[in-house]
Amino acid sequence: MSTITCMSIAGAVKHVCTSKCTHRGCVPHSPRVEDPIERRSHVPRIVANPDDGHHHSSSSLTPTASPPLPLVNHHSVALKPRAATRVNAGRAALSVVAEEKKAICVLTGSAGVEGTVTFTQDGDGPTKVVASFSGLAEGKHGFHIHEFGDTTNGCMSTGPHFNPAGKKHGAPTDEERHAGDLGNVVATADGCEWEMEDSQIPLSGPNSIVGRAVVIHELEDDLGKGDNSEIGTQGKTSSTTGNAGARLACGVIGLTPQ
Ligand SMILES: [Cu+2]
Ligand SMILES: [Zn+2]
Repeated sequence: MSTITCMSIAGAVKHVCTSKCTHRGCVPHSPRVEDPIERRSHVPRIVANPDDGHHHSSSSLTPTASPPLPLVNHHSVALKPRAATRVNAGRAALSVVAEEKKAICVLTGSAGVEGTVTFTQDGDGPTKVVASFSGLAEGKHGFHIHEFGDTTNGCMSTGPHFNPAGKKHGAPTDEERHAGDLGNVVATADGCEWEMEDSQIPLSGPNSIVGRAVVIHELEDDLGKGDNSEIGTQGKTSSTTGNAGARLACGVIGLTPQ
């Protein structure tokens, strides 16, 4: 029970209100759990105005001291006062750590040629290529990335040279080249160990070569500057194949641990 002010027809009446009270205007006065914002917007506050010219008893105009309402939301979860947000004015120095990516291709075929090619790329830099072949005849051999990592029909199902930019065949140093044009490797009587770098064969991103194929050819690649008299046939097609001849060995490029 608590003492409240009821407004009856006769005016302000101070009395003790109980749960059984039927006095008009009487509402229980126990503290309610409610949204303090809603309370503020719907419950008018009684404010004493000593200059309104009327006599008022202190009990009718002085707001009763009510206990502070707990801060709650509509889900009855107590709200903790939010600590002042700290703004960290100090900024850590930006550091860029290059991510090294590595891929490998193991080449096999029916011509007795085998090999491995590793690809290493630091961040977005050029890709380093290290190749080792056995079984090659001495001389130059066309060396390409072909579009598909599909060897279901041997090296023929790896498709054409990887060419995302839609260019003509060329040398690795040419502006006009397929991304997959890596030129020639040179084999000697001791075998073939070959290293190079190239900027058009990344190991990630939309033009990644991972999942595509490496092909080593029978003949020297003419780098797009040779006979191109039989376009569309299996003949002289310097601007698409470099006239590098048969596909001796191939393999699919896959990611490998660092
Ligand atoms: Cu090729
Ligand atoms: Zn090409």
